[in-house]
Amino acid sequence: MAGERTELLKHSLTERILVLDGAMGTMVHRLHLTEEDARGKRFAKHTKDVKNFVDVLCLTQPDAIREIHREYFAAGADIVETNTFGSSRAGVDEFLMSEHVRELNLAAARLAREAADEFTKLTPHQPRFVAGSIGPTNRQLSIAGKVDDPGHRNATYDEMVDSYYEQVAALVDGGVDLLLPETAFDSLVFKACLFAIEKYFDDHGVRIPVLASFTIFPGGRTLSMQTVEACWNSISHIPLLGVGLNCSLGPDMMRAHVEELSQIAPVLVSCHPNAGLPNEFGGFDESPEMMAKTLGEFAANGWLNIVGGCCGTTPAHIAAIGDAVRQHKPRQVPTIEPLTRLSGTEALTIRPESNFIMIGERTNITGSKAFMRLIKGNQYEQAVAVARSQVENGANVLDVNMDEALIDGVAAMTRFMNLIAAEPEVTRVPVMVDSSKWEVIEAGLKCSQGKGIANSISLKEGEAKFLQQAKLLRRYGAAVVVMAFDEEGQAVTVEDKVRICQRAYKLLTETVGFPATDIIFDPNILTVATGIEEHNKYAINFIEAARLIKQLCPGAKISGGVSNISFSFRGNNVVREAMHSAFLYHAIRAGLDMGIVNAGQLAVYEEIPKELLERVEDVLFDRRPDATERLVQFAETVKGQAGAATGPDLTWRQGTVQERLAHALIKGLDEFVVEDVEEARQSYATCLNIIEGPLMAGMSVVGDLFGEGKMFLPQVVKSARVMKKAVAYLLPFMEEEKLKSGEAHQPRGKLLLAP
Ligand code: THG
Repeated sequence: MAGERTELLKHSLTERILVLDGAMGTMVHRLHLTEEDARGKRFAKHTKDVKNFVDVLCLTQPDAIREIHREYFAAGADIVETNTFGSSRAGVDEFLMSEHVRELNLAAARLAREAADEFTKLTPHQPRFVAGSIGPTNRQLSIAGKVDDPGHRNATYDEMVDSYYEQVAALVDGGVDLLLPETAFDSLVFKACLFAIEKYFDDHGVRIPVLASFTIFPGGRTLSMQTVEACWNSISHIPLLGVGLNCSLGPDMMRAHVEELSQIAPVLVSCHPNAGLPNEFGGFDESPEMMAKTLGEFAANGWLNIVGGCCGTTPAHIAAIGDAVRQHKPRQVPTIEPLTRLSGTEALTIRPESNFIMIGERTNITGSKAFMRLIKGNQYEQAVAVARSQVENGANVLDVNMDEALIDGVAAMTRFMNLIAAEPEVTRVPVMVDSSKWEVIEAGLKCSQGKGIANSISLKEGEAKFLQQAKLLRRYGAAVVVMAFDEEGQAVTVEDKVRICQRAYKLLTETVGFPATDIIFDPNILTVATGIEEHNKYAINFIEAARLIKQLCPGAKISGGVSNISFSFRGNNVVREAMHSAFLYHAIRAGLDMGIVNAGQLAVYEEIPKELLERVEDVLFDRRPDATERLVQFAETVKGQAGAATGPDLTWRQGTVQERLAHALIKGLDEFVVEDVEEARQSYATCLNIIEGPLMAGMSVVGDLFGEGKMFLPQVVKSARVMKKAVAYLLPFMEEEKLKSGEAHQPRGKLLLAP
């Protein structure tokens, strides 16, 4: 039966745009029911008023609810929604109805079913369907429940999963044709709901179509700040019938966002807006004709497969909308290029032409003594500042690791993740949850509304465990780092690295159904120059393995912990930074897509002194037997000197003013730039000569280095900032020059500056 109706629904959707019903609340409002009516005999003695709980009417005024469904079907709706928007445990809580969840959903499903079956008989050419409505409740998992504690939440992920699971079970048992989680405004609650649905399907060996609809606010973001694309990336792991936008701003203001969703989602698209923006009385003013006109345009543009109404809409709206879309063909589902698509509050797409993705390493308790001190000292505010500075320094993803013997990793991960979710500048980027403990990885993912990365799983404990964890990660909607590790241990040779990654690739793509683009292999960046001969080929092995894995596992990405390579030179940042930069330069060419790095501390490959670079590359490529010894010797000479991390090295201040300006631009150092530009002003005839001379010369070097892959985008942005500062200083003088010369200077060209 259920299977037949699923087929019928899917078939109808290939033929036409299906019409959903309109608001339930608006229709109930018209009945002017009293508190007594709402309670009926059943809840006459209930200790809490229920008039504002529309869903209870399925039990106390069933005829009224069935009649509303009938009115919508009579108006031409193909699908009506059950009156269950608030009928989950978390939703009924405020009305003290927890023990009635199942009954509420069963009754609601039955009423809608009866109306649907009646109308299907009347109009066999137009089968009618029932969607189980699942609302967001007043719980939030991405937004603080208390103003004075940004880490506080009024529910947990697990509570929301349990709450939704119970509702889903009753709706499916009640015979709905599809599930409709809707009006989602917090993507983590949304993900918990979809997690519950997948779990229910899996536990019971059933599956019915799911349409997932969320709501956006002015500015085109969810309440939890996600863009439409970021939100889509967060839920795209679920095999959905469709995705949609509802409630919200009224159809006009949704236009650009419906268009965007229709272009990025390779599933059906729905839209059921409010009848305009709420007016001053909380009502909705948009007439059936106005709404139908706009939604008709959406349909004509080929953006829609399912359309209907939300708050303030009535059968008259639905009839008009139905008339407006009937003549238009349903949207053709687009084919979407398979790419790695992650998100924080913004989407991060990794394209073949993307720059190297930097994963900030400093929010790692074992990777930073400073961060460890902050977490152990419960100084979370400063710990969040570490995250912020990683992102400011160009991290595209944030690695978070709380693995420390004396710390409750689950608690620390949860607290930190909840706190960074409240920081707009940090939570923009996806999170890589880094732990060797499975429960800590789960804890991190349960706090992440975006599409993040689990770091990591491996075949260390065999296939069964690997498959089980991978399957769960998929349900959480995370991409995954797979370490080149198997039952025999860590892969060191090229052959082992490639063999293990290929084996994992096959299991993930064929057995678990992981998209290849969500798999990130880490073929182990191991420490070189240790003095142990067997370690001499570690860098080459990684680079060679990366090249082969990219060829043999199409779609998968390669990552690694870059700072591991230089552990032998702990404390010597000059040498370490040179090693990281040189290693990256070659590994990226071989296919390294991303790496865990100290985002503020990458040397510019071209700026590495030649002698140091030669010795570093001798080590990395195992070019001579005494390579390590010679690098150690060199390291002695620069010991205690500053790398970017420890403090400024000011020897460059001894160069000519042209050299100093070039250095400041290439290194992105703004401290002395005004001083140097002023000095140049004393010797150059005009300010424009300075801009077109030494400043442009410096920027052109930056451009070349970027083009050759020897500088990264964040470094270029820093250079642009220095340039901007120099030009800003010169501008008033240029105005003066203009006045003095009495005529407008003929500019030779325009200078365009990025941020
Ligand atoms: N692969 C994957 N995940 C990983 C690693 C990997 N996660 C952890 C680690 N390796 C990557 N992160 C770091 C972070 C910091 C350092 C190295 C790797 C580091 N820290 C300084 C040190 O130890 O000398 C700390 C100095 C300080 O205290 O400030 O080098 O390979 N998938």
